[in-house]
Amino acid sequence: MKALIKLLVSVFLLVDFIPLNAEDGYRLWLRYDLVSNPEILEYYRETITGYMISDDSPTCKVAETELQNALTGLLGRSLPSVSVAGNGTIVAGTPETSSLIAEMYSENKLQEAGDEGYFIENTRHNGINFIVIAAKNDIGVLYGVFHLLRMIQMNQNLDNLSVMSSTKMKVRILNHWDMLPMGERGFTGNTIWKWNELPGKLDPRYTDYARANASIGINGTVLTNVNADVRLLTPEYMEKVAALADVFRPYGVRVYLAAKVTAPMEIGKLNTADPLDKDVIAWWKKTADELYKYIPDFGGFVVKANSEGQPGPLDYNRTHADGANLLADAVAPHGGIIMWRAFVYDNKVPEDRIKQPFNEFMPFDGKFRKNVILQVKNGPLDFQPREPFHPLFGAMPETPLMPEFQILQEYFGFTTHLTFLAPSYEECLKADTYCMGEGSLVAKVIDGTITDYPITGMAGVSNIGADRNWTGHIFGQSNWYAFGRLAWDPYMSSEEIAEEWVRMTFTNDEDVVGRISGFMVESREIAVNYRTPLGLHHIMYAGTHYGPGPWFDRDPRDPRPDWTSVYYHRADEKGVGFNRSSSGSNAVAQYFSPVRELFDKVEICPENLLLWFHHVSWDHKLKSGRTLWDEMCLRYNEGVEGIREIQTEWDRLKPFLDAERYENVRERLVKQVRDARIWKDACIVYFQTFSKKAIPEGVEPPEHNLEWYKAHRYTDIPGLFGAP
Ligand code: BDP
Repeated sequence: MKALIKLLVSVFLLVDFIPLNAEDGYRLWLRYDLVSNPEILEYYRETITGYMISDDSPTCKVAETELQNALTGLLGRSLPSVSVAGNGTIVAGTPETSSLIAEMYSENKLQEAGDEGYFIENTRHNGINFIVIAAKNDIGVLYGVFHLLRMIQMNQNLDNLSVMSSTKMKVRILNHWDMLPMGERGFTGNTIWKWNELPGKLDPRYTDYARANASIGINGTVLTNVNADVRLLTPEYMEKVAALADVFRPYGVRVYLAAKVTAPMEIGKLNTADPLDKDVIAWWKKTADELYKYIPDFGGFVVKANSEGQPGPLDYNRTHADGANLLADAVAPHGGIIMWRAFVYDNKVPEDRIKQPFNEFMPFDGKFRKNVILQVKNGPLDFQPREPFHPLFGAMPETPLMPEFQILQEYFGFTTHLTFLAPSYEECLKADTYCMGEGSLVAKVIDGTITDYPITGMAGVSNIGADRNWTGHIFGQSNWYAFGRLAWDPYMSSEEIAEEWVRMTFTNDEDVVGRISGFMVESREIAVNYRTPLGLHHIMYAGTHYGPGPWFDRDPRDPRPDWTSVYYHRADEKGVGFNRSSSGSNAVAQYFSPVRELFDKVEICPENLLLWFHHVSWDHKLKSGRTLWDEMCLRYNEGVEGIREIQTEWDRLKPFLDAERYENVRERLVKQVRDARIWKDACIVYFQTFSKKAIPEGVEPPEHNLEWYKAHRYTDIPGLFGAP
């Protein structure tokens, strides 16, 4: 009888806690399902008996709700909120609101974790053992709660907790490239913001968006595209933006907007946008004052100026510093900042395009206001599958720089391809600029270790759209996750991040974790190989940026050579690649020594950047002993093989995965394998018209001829229809 009751109870428990939500990906990495290992579950049930969060600030309230919901799910029972701590209580708070924490932590001690950091420790106080989450401010309490929950989600032991987590990165921000109402060019599908419902109706997704961001430490968001829409600066939209800001505020997520330099003309009806004009100055000040009435903690503006047709101060013979400082002065009284983008290039300047940002900004080091930070893409061109790090990092010690990474997969197959991007972020962050000698990593430049910047930060171009699972591809979520984790701690490794994400998103089964995180970490190199091996770049189909288009040349009506593929690969009968060495455009000179020499000399240039910096003969011998042509073909082939292996592995993992998410990925992998093959074959048959060499052994022969690839159009890719 006893056994029967026991069985019934456990069945009841199970039934009770089978997730009500379908596995549609909505819950991201915050799934909070019952801990599946019975021993570990038992351990947590014994270790955690209740919680106490005595602060009732909005942020601590959401921390409490999160803790309560999560523990109910993970432990399969709802835990009491207690007013007196006993053994196994989680005590979370700040010294202002928790007398226990005030007794245990001095201000100095808490300051070690900084304004947003926290401690998580096992503490014995007055004979009682509890888990404490202590922070200087309530946002640290929320972050600490998410940290502890992550540990439980990952089934970690809580016996000897001594966590101190802090960040040097102040602005950890998403940039949505959303137009009203579409996401840019379909990279992420439709926008998540329902402008026509705001401010009256608030989609519950907005709260979950803020929760998810807070869980990885993201503390800011630019709601719309850098190609800015001036409507956002009208009272009608300010009210809508304010409604979103109200939802995000408890989660520590501040709202920022993209500003257009000509807004004073377009909305303000002035006849100039000259940054030194007094009416223009007054207009921005008035607009900023008004914005802050709606949103008292408004973060500031991001600006794309004099780039790709956007207006800017140069149109008025002023400098980027004049333009940025104008806006900086308008928001400074309210504590706002300006993120001025360094992604600029001009078709009228007859310079190698990748040299232009450095040339335009470096001379202005130290000329920007204290509340300006320059936002610099990870590489000097444009989020290519592989680029060298941007030479501005380290070159502007008097001007804060923040890297801009692309989370959305503009050049990585949109929402259709599986590519875990942490390795590409990591490659940039761990690149050694040598600006202060060896060890001057980009991460150390941007977090202020080397440069002592007054503002620090990291921006990520968001891949969040209106899809139920947020990012279209389930694995797109991992890039959002990775960005947040690296923005908090730019020294984390891709392996660590992948493992965390898999454990929280799928399972703690060791074997499965190893297999999924293993292929995630490889997936970026695979994507580089089937698209642009050995330093090739910008050979995608112009306009869509999805499929290959190495043949894309200048349309006689289009004056921009730097939007073509041939401008970048420069293939001819002798060889391929862009000579940026000292005998070519000399872009290498923008780097510090010895990076400059490393990139400059073909013999020592890293092979994965070879064709970025050099025009190399088809017969050039590589380290493998193979010729450039053979190696290029083999790398393309490896890329296709690599993605096929991921596909096979995914199929093998089916028994360990839920049907819905398995299928989301399976169906996309079929397309990815097909597209990888198209990339490989198209590029090989195209470059073969120059090399005139046979395709080496071991390379799968191309399926079609060049004309077929040129004529090919996709009809089944979200964001593209009947487009290349
Ligand atoms: C490029 C995109 C373009 C963006 C631009 C930018 O193709 O549409 O607006 O970057 O970063 O990658 O401003």
